[in-house]
Amino acid sequence: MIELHTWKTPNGRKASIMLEEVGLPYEVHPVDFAEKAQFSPDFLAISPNNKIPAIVDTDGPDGRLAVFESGAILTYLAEKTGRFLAPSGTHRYTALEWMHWQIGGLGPMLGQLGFFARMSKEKVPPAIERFSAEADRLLGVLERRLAASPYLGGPEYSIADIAAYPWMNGATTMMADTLGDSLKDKPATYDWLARVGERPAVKAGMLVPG
Ligand SMILES: N[C@@H](CCC(=O)N[C@@H](CS)C(=O)NCC(=O)O)C(=O)O
Repeated sequence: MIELHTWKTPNGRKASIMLEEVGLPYEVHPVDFAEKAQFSPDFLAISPNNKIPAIVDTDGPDGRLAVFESGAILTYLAEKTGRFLAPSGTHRYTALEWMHWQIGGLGPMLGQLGFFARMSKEKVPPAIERFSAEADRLLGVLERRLAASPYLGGPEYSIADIAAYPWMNGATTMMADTLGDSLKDKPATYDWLARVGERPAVKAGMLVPG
């Protein structure tokens, strides 16, 4: 059994999509940010950075294993099940490259833009300009990649797509006004979003926690 500690955010949904895709039995443990549950000692014991997602595998390689950071979770579940990450060769490293590109670039930059442009009461023009420019650049990188390859990691759907989908779903819906022209002329991105978004596991994972 896998315990999934998560909340209603793009990073959390990477883990729930993956668990739905691989079909392992899992139990959802909501970490309610409104109650500051991410700072509770029980949660910190499995996720020392006080961020979701985190998992606990009661049947890990050496017994009970807690894993935090979405990239580590996706890699762990891929290797445990032999799904969505090639065991070796070029496509393995291409998928890892694009997964890390999402975790280190697309996610944080969209997150900062969302904060400064949408959530912050005080509007700080240099911050909005900086993160708008970086989001625009990253969306261009994504479009070029998807124009050249059906999936981020190559010909097959992989953990790189699972990492990027919840963020791009949010970018093209909740953040569409903020991103404006940066979302224009992105046919390969929208085609990929539609193909990934119609997968039953993706639909189910995007609703976790209910
Ligand atoms: N690099 C981390 C980022 C995780 C992250 O930022 N999680 C956010 C939700 S999307 C969180 O837990 N925020 C709670 C807080 O900042 O207090 C990952 O990929 O897992």
